[in-house]
Amino acid sequence: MGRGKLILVEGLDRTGKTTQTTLLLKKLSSQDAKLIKFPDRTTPIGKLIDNYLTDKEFHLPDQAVHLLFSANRWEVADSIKQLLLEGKIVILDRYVYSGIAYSAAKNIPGMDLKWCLQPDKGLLKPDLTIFLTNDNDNDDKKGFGEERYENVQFQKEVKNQFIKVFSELDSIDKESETLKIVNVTNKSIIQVEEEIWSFVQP
Ligand code: T5A
Ligand code: NA
Repeated sequence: MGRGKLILVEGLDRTGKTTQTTLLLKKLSSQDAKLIKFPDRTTPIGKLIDNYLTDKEFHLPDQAVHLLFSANRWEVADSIKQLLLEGKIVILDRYVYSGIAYSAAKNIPGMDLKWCLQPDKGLLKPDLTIFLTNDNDNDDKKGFGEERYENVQFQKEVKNQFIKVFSELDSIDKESETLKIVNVTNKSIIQVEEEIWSFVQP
C-alpha cells in the first residue's frame, strides 16, 4: 500500500474552506479519507486558541499566539503521518500558510515571513494546495462573524500576505504545480466543488 496524499484547502475567511473540505471528504468517502481542521480547537492548545479568537479581552502577545497556532499543528502532526502511512487521504482545512499570513498581517516588527515560518519547519508538506480567494476588496462586512480577525481591513492585509507567502516562499514548488488557485467570486458551492475536484481527481 502506498503512502496516502495530503490535500490542503487554504483561503481567506468566509471563502468556503469548511464547506468544501466537508464536501471533498464525502466525495472521497470517509473510509479512505480523513478531514483535519486547523486550528483544532479540541486539543489543550486548541482550547487556548479558541479563547483567544472568541474573547477579545483575552490578551496574549502576538508572538505567543503565533507559536500556539504552530504548536497546535505539531500536536496533530504524528496522527497525520500515521494516517498517510495507512494509505489514507488526509484533507486539511487551513495549515501552515494561514499561520504565516495571519501573523505577518499584524505588521509586528520582527515578525516577518521568515520568523513566522520557522516554528512550522519540519511539518509535512501537502501534495496539493488549493487556495480559495475572492475579489471582494470593497468594504463589505457581510458574512464576517464576531471573532478576532474578522474585519474588512485586516482581511485585506491577510490577502496581501497570502499572495506574498505563495510567491516568495521556496516551500511552494511552482514547477511541480502543487498550488492551485480558485477564485470563488460569484461561484456557487457546486461550481467551486467541481473546480476543486478537477484538481484532486488526477
Ligand atoms: N488562524 C488560523 C491563524 O491566525 N493562524 C493559523 O495558524 C490558523 C490555522 C479561525 C481563525 O484563525 C486564524 C484564521 C481565522 O481568522 P477558522 O476556524 O478556520 O479559523 O475560521 P472559520 O470561522 O471556521 O472559517 P472561515 O470563517 O474562514 O470560513 P470558511 O471555512 O472559509 O467558509 P465556510 O465554508 O464556513 O462558509 C461560510 C459561509 O458561506 C457559505 C456557507 O454556506 C457558509 O454559510 N458559502 C457560500 N455561499 C455562497 N456561495 C459559495 N460558493 C459559498 N461557499 C460557502
Ligand atoms: Na472554516
